This record gives sequence, C-alpha cells and structure tokens, in this order.
Amino acid sequence: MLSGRSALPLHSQTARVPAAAPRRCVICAHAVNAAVATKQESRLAFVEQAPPDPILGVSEAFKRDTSDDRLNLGVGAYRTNDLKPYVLNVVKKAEKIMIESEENKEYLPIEGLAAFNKATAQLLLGEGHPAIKEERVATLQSLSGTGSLRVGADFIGKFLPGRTVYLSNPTWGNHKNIFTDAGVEWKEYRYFDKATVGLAFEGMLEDLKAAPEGSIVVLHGCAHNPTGVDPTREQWGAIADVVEQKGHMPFFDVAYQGFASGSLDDDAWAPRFFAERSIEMMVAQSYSKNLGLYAERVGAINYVLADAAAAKRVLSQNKRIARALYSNPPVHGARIASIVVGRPELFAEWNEEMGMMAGRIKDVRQTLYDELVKNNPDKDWSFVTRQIGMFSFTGLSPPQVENMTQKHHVYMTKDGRISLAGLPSNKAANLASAIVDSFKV
Ligand code: PLA
Repeated sequence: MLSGRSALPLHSQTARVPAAAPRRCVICAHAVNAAVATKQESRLAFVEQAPPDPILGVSEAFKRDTSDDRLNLGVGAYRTNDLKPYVLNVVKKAEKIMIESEENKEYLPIEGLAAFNKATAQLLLGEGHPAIKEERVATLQSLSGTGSLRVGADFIGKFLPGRTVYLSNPTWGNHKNIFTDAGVEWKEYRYFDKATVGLAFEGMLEDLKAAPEGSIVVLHGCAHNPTGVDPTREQWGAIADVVEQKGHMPFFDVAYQGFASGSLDDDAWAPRFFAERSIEMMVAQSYSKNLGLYAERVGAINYVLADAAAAKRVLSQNKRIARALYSNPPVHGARIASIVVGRPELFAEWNEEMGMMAGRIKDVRQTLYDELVKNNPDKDWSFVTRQIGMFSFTGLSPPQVENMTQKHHVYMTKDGRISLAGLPSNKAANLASAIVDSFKV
C-alpha cells in the first residue's frame, strides 16, 4: 500500500512562499495539500551540490554574462572567424547522401556500425595496415572520445585488475573522473615543465620507468590537452622504448587528429609508430573536433593486439561492457564519418577543410603572439607559437584567470588554458591586453 506521502506526484515540492499564499507545485502548478507539503522533505535532501564542471561549467558561466566584450575560450570547440559554429561541407554532403538513401533508424549492433568501425581503424592506422588485414584490431563504436575512454577504463577494471593507470600531469581533467568512476586507480607522470614551458622529457621517462611493470600509460595521440606540447618523433621513440621494456600498455587518447599539423595522416604518427613496433595498445578516438560532430557523439575504442583470436574475445567483452552502459551507439554521426572516410573524394575534401580549420587557429595564434609582444615586449611569449593544437596554456594562475573573467569578460579554464579555436582575429588585441593586465595581478 502506498502511504499518503509517497502517493503524491514526485514533483510535489513547494517553493518557499508566504504562509497565506496557496501552495502550488513549482513544476506543474497544481494545488498541493498544505498539511502534507509543509512536512515534505526529500529523502535525497542530504545530497550535496556537485561543483560545476571545470570545462563545460565555463560555457554555462559565459552564457550568463551579457557584456559585448565577452569571449568564451573555455571549451575546445572550433568557431569561424565570425564566431559561428562550423558545420563542415563534407558533413553536409554526407548527410545529403544519407537522406537520399533513406536509411532506417533500427538499433545498431552493440559494437556499432560496421562501415564506421572499418573506417575508423583505417583513419587511425592507415589504409591496408597489416593489423587491420590480419584482424588484430578490435574496434567498438562508442559515445565519442569520452564514452570510448570509459568503456576502455571499465575493460581495464575488469580484465587488468590492480594495474595502475598513469596520466600526464597535467591532463584533460575528465580523464581523472573517467578512471575514478570506473574504479581504476590512477597516478600521474611528469609531463609539463613550467620553467621551459615545454616537455618534462627526462621526468616523464623516469616516472614511466619507475611505474610497476604492465602499467597502463595514457598518452595524448597529438595536440596534448591542455599544454599544446607534444613529444618530438625522437622523444616518442624513447617513450616507446620504456613502454616496451616495462611491458606497459599504452592507451592513446586521439581527440584532435588533424588539429596539430592540419594533416590527418601526420597527426596519427605516434599511434602508428607504436603499432609499427608491435606494441599492443588501446586507442580512444573522437570525431567531435576534427569532423565537428560534437553533439553526435561519434568515436571508438580500439585494441591493436598481437593476434586475431585475442582481438575477437576482447571485442566480445567490450560489447558486454557497452551493453550494460548504453546498449548500442547512435547511428547518425557514425554514418557521416563512415561516408566521409570511406569515399576518396570526400576524404580528400575533409583533409582540405581540416587544413583550413587548423590554419585559422595557427593564424590567430600568430596574431595573438604579435599583439602580446606589442603590449609587453619584455616578456618571452614564444610559448604561444610553439604550442600546437586548439589551446594555449598561458601560465596564468587561478587568481589571474579570475581577473581575466571578472574584469575582462574572458572565460577560460582555471588552469590557465585558452581555446584559440574560439578566438576571432579582431579580438586578439583585446585578449592580449587582458592577458598582459592579468599577469600583473
Ligand atoms: N580527450 C581529450 C584529450 C579531450 O580534450 C576531449 C574533449 C575528449 C577526449 C572528449 O571529447 P568527446 O567526448 O566530445 O569526444 N575536450 C574538450 C571538451 C574539447 C570537454 O571537456 O568535454 C575540452 O574543452 O577540453
């Protein structure tokens, strides 16, 4: 039997109103029995407010600012020079093809769209790669980069229990949430050297050498977030040596393929190099940025392994994980990506658009650098143009970031990262003077 209290609609919570006013449900405004309503306190009243997300929370705060000068450099989302979100031409063309072929909306298999999985492994390793031909790659389409990382994290928790995941210090903040929520222990390896605003290469190697054998090492495939600092090819060689000697498992996060150099192929160099050396690895891929499919949630988790039989079993276990998390992935964006990657003329056009997007960021990076030098020639700003990808890691401290936002209406993450993908060239001068001013705080 339901008690009188729990028989009420769940949303029968009242706003605090003067005693004389009739009590109304705050959601649907139906009259609420006052005697019951005053007693009512949710059984979840003990739940504390979660803090806003350090990255996506910045966009929420930006929306509340009404200043004409406001600038959202928080999230890494590409904008045109007029600050418009950009839908790639190749995406529009693929969608046209999809409408014409009248595809249905049936469930996909748990592992996702076969054509997408083929295309995504190809984009990662290159067409005709032996690992693909020999069926040594297990690929599961998942919910963009984040969902793919989470499936991978759950897989580690289940099948590599007790292994520690090593994350770069710093890294994309959500990596920590993902592994924590999957119940997987993580530690950090040195990555960024504040003194040189470059790679802490020796420290990184030392930490990877000191990690227990068989640890998982999360590596950013290219355009490291948030630092914009990648190892050189020679340094990748030394990293691969340590990974191999220690029997570590690299877990590449490839979220910006194309945004480091402007070339989709060149930006896959690091994971391809590890594959060449026959190092087994996990790779999460995202199409949010390079195909601009942010909201479509397109990505994959790949396992590049030594033998086909293991790959088949690993895929089966990843399906088991995905089934309980979200059952099967969305189809629309996966069709777009498979058409764009799978048709040579569209793939060539994508490369051009990719080059254009990366080029705009490079140009605005240079403009910002020039303006910074103009504003304060005494400081060494060369890190701005040395860093690659969507971001600049400015070195601004949290109070200085506070000044950027409160005084100059520049929204950015507390770690001092700005997304140059959201900067139009005509705002570079304002941004430079805000940065110079904030460094004085
Ligand atoms: N991995 C890295 C390194 C990322 O920077 C991001 C996104 C992802 C994975 C996941 O993106 P996806 O789930 O959309 O594929 N980072 C953004 C957005 C662009 C975010 O925080 O979600 C960022 O501003 O850092």
